[in-house]
Amino acid sequence: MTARTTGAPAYAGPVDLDRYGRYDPFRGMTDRSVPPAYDFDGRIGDAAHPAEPGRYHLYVALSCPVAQLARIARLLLGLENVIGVSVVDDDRDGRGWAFRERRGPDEVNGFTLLSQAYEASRPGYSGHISVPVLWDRHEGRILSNQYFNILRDIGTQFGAYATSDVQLYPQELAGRIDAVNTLIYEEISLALSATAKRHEDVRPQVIAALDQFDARLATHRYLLGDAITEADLRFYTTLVRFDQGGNALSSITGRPLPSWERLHRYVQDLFALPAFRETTLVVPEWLADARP
Ligand SMILES: N[C@@H](CCC(=O)N[C@@H](CS)C(=O)NCC(=O)O)C(=O)O
Repeated sequence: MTARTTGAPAYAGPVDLDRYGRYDPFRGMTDRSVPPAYDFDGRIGDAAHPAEPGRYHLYVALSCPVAQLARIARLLLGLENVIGVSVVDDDRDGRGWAFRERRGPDEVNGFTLLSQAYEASRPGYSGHISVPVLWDRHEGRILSNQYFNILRDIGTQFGAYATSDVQLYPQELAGRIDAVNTLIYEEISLALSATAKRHEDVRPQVIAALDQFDARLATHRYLLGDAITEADLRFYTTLVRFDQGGNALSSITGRPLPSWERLHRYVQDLFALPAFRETTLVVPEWLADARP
């Protein structure tokens, strides 16, 4: 069990690129051609890790789309008093994610660098210092740094404590949610990522996927029907950044996202909910007028 900190909050010093260099996203990897390992793969809900209020804590960055998934799920289910959150600073140097005044301290462990959470969990750790991290306060170590499992477990294991009846991954829709998640990831997210091929090569695939999703929303409000599921969280976090990152200046699609009328309305609809709105760091212009 890690001791709670007392006294003044502890912070890392300012970002210092001269002293620490840039963060290396290939940290600890000998072969840079293989996908990086995020190998803390514990699950809430197994015998040793029951869902309990106050036991699990999230470390997140506000800019990180996959950390936003966990933050949306936590708020949608009303688990603010059940799962805690600490927010790392927006900027990094070679030391990786750090706690600074801008986003506040780590009130659970008093870490100043997120690398301390990794080191405490696996002494000598030299791999990625990534968010989101799901910390187990009971065992004093990281349970998971795999965003898809963190999202799934928040969505499925805390029913007894949730203050809303949102069901992010109902059994009867599991197969269809998995299929839509794969479609979002493979046809859109991967194409928009920095490792994507040339824009011309991915353009038809991204446009076809967006057309397909736009058509799907003609008959129901959310991707799988009339209730929000995990797939909507994954689609929202992709679309809300769509014109900021990979598709800046419509470089991939040739047209901005709001030109897909139903997709535009869909993102506005979700943004009207506090769980989506309050976790969105950079609000695109075409969404700003959807604020309540
Ligand atoms: N595959 C990771 C993805 C997490 C990720 O890429 N997080 C980014 C921020 S959005 C990060 O912290 N990257 C640092 C690194 O990977 O070294 C997961 O399963 O959660």
